[in-house]
Amino acid sequence: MTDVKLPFKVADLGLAPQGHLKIDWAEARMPVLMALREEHARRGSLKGMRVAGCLHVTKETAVLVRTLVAAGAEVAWSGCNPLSTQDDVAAALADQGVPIYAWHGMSTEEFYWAIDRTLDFQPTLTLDDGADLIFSVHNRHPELAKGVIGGTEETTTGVHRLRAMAAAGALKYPVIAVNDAETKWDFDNVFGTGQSSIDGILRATSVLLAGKNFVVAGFGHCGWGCAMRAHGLGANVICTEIKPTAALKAVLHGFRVLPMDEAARIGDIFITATGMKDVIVTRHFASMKDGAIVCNTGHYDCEVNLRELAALASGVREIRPNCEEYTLRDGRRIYVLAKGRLVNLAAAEGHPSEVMDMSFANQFLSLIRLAREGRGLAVGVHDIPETQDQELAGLKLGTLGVGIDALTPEQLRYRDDYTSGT
Ligand code: 9W4
Repeated sequence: MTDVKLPFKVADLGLAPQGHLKIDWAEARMPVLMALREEHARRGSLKGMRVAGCLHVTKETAVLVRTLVAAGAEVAWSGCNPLSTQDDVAAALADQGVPIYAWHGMSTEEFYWAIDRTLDFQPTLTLDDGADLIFSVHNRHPELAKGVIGGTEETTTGVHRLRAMAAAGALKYPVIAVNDAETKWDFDNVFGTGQSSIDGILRATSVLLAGKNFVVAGFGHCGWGCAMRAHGLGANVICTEIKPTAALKAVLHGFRVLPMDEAARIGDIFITATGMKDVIVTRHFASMKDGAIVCNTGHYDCEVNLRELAALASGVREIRPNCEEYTLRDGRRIYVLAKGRLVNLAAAEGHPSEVMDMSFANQFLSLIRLAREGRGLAVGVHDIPETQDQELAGLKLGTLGVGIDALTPEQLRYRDDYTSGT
């Protein structure tokens, strides 16, 4: 790569009109972020801030970028995963003057080149999904760290690594763990993954879910979301688990719980959401019904062992986009969606904009907090205050037209009274 400074680098600027349409569509579904945009544009809350972001280039991210710009920040952007970059959205951001360096399928070398271009303008705030930007500042450009007031991190994995870095005394500026906000992970995992995984299955197959045996491996938040939504469409949901408390929750939610060895024989559709490898392996494929559909919505693509399936198969063909038909030697057919990768991202569009609204409102408020508190925040990983969760949930309820009650002064006194018994 050359080191000539480019104002942006995207796949094709001609895709900008299509990107603008996508972003406008998302904006209309992200009312909390839009309300915050209006308020902080008026106040100029991010004036003088230079924000470098390394986050999936999607229509929802673009709404966040537009919001940062409206609040007065200068912004430079790169994607945090070469496969998640939507080229039309990247083009639209470049078209509106954002220095963005992102295109679908970029190489690892290009990925770091893009991050470095966003660091050229010496950010005062960093925004991460996976911590690659923060790591780049610390490991490859340590001289920039003193100019950074703070950063935010979007994901579980990133937060985990940053906590380890802070514990080792290696972190040089404060970071806010956006992931750990209740209005982020609870809603992403249950409602975002729940709906988008079903969406991916339907886009890839167009099968009727009603009356089907729908097997969900893992009853964590994502598994719960998938089970609930499949049930809502009339499927007979069967859950598999290894953890007694999680299995018990599934039972009390009214789902059937079976070991995978038994579920494999009767399932029509299988989705894995465990975070563990080898959840579906040879002996399961060997007992599946002809026509069984298998997919994954867990973070890693090793939950369904496709190497073992391929070893049983006499042929494989792509029968529809994101749907491969494996024909086994005994003639049975098994359909694998999105090559065992996250079906909600590869075959659908990830979390709906309404869900990302809350995650990105948390991102936005965290950057404003960093800008406001400046150097006052201690170096380390900080949680989002509970009050921010309540504020955002309250705003979201308002946009949905839902009113709730508040405790009266008398009730507050009753709640806090420790002198008389209950
Ligand atoms: N997207 C992603 C990753 C891999 C991938 C078909 C096989 C995560 C969070 C948000 O990781 C993300 N591999 C693909 S497509 C694809 C997409 N393929 C294509 O062949 C490989 C990702 C956050 N998010 C939402 O969920 C909604 N808006 C958001 O910003 C986005 C993307």
